[in-house]
Amino acid sequence: MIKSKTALIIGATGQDGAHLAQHLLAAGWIVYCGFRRGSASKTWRLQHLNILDKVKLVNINIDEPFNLNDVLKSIQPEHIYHFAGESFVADSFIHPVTTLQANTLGTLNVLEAIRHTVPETRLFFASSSEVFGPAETNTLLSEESRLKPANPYGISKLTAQELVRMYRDTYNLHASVGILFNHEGPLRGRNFVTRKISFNLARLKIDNGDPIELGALSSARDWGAAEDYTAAMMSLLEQKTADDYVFATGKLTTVRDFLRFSAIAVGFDPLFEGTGAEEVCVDKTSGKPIAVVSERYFRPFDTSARGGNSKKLINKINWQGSRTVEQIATEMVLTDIDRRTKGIINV
Ligand code: GDR
Repeated sequence: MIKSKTALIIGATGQDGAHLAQHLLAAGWIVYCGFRRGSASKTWRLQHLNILDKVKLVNINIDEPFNLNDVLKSIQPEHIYHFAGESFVADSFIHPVTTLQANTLGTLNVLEAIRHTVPETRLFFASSSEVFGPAETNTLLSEESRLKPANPYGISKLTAQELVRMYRDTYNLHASVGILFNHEGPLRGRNFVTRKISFNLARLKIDNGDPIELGALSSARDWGAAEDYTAAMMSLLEQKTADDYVFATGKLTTVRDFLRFSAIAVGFDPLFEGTGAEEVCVDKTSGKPIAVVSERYFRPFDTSARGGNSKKLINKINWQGSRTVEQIATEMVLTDIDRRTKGIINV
């Protein structure tokens, strides 16, 4: 009998951790889901995927080198996926120290723990498109593009991914970096704009109430599917050598269009009127307001729109996305309709 391999996901209560756990279980892996004390109540994503009883939960604190060493020594994972840290870009201006501590020093602790306890282990580190500098909207960003992050979050991720590269080069660790553009799905947290839209459209459709308050509707992002990106991460760790890869679709969509796709999917007939802070989206059929712009959600230093070029990833693992952004929007809002119909409104 072939022995099952063991994977450890650090930061497994988030969107990517849950999808990845599902992919790994389906492929026969023993999956340890590492979570920080205090986030045990956030297992709703694992529950949603019906895998909470199939994974092994383990308490991990990446701020604690000794704790990390102990966990790695006892689990001896073949693969480690590191997702732990701060993920909300806008908040990083308010909490720059926490952001760097969690994302940069936390990653350094993970690298040191691997080097000292399980140096044969393969690592995947989730970095971000926020590591790039400002770019022309029509240029797709690749692994070779200029790295000049414009917020504490991007700086924390860039420093962390450089540490991963250095440990790969210097200590010969099999450590890969995913430079991840936005990736979405029904397990997204509600502070991100796509899920804010899907959650509130379901609320409006079923319970009525006030329109959704959004920030800049003309902001655009390269939105892919979290389920696809996590599958690609798994394939990358099967490769002989480790490297850095951009994960992106190469297509930009505005927040306005994401809202439009989502609203149409639940039977609204969205019409956008006005401009800037005065813009509103109404349902043409009922006259009901769906969304309004609130300056409260404008970001003083918002990242400009830019798409990614995933050619290197595509060539390496023959990867392709399974869904268009319209399909992602539809899946998200229909899942939220289903949740609300069942009385689930707290996830
Ligand atoms: P982002 O994602 O900052 O790109 O980071 P987010 O969904 O928060 O914002 C995307 C764009 O939407 C605009 N926007 C709003 N955003 C939020 N959150 N709420 C609003 O009401 C709203 N209205 C408009 C924003 O201004 C922005 O332009 C995500 C995270 O997953 C990071 O962890 C990851 O590294 C990057 O993507 C790549």
